[in-house]
Amino acid sequence: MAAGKHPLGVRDDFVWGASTSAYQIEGAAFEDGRGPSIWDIHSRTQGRTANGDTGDIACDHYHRWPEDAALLKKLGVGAYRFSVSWPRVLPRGRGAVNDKGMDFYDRLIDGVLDSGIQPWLCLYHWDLPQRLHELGGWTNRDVAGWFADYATLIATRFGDRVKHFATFNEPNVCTLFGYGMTWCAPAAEDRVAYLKASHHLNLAHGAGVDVLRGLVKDVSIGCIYNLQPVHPADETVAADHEAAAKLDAHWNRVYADPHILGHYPNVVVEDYEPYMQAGDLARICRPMDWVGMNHYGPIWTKAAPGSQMGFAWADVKVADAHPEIGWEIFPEAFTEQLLETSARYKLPVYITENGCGRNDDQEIADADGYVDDFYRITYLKLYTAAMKAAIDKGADVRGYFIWSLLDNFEWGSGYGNRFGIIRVDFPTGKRTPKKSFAWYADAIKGVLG
Ligand code: LGS
Repeated sequence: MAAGKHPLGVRDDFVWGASTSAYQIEGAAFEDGRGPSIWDIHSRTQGRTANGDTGDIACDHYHRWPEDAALLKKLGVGAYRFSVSWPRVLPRGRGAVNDKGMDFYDRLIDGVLDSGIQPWLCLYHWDLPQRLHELGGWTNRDVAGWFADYATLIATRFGDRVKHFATFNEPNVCTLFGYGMTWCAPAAEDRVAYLKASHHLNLAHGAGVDVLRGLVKDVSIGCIYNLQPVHPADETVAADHEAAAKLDAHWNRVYADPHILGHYPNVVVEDYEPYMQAGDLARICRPMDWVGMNHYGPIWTKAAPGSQMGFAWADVKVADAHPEIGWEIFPEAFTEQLLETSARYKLPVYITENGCGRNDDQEIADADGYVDDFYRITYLKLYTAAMKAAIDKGADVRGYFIWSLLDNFEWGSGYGNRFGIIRVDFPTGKRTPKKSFAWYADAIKGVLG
């Protein structure tokens, strides 16, 4: 491993980046032939998002992307991670291609490359075409073929310029929250639907890897997992331990284990048997080049016998909130998770998301729109130091992508929670880099103020 000169101990070829996703930033939800996604429907459903917020306009990145590409260049990142909106390019999910949608990603990719930045393209960040949902969505085994066809379209058109692809962003969140619970679209709240959805997503992943490998020269393929330690809410309650063991498997291993190691975790394997066909694990486990890890903090869980999944989130205060941040934060858990992920999967690890969210009413902009987000800088200092600790102990960490470039549509929290290092004034769309933007630009250069 090349020893770097950067004070965080990263390799010379370490990738510094910023992440976004299509539904959270693009807007233009009904323009130029884009079809509806499950999130257009979910966000319009009473009570699903704060204030009934939707991604209809979001950051209006669809129109303002040149400004965003210029900001990425100013930031000094080497890579930009974004996702393609499946219903923008295939409005009905399969069949007729929407040329205007494809043209948008053409312009974006060229613009990012012109700024000297590598595009990292994620195929799926939760916005399934509504038309496919009406055909059963992730619960229909055919979805693996639909996804492979979509991957073929993207690889064929953009694979000459894009070399880094992720199949999925956080398969656990979109299936567990979307099918097992109600926090994400399509809010099915049905255990069987969840088990089918997660297995079919895994099949789609394997099919997608094969497509990308076959069509893109010099391709580098990964999948992006949300990995966090899971703890029982009450150490003294056996049912909470059982709940934690189940959630830990579903959250942290039901996707990466079959993708990379070729099997489901023991604790859940029986749950999946009814939905498996001969040869499925071989279809799912296809060679990958890297593991993407999104990390924010540990999870506490408790038994919930009446619920579909049998577990529920618990709000446990094990430490005082960090005075500057207002959250309890656990950078040590980040170090541990990086070490475990690197050792378990034996692939290069890219931190594909890490960052600090702040409620809108606590993130105060001055008259010019500038935010002195010292708390976000504190968070980033602690978490990048935790990354260094993992690297020093031998974790093979190859990159760090901040979440997020822009304040955006934060799913169920709507516009009420801001993660950006650039302030976006909704709805005018005005962008103003925050103090953390300057901090991150310096950190990339090795200046850790
Ligand atoms: O915007 C999402 C970010 C923000 O926070 C992104 O689309 C997702 O991929 C990802 O799940 N994201 C995310 N996750 C965890 C948020 C937890 C924040 C609180 C942590 C307390 C320690």
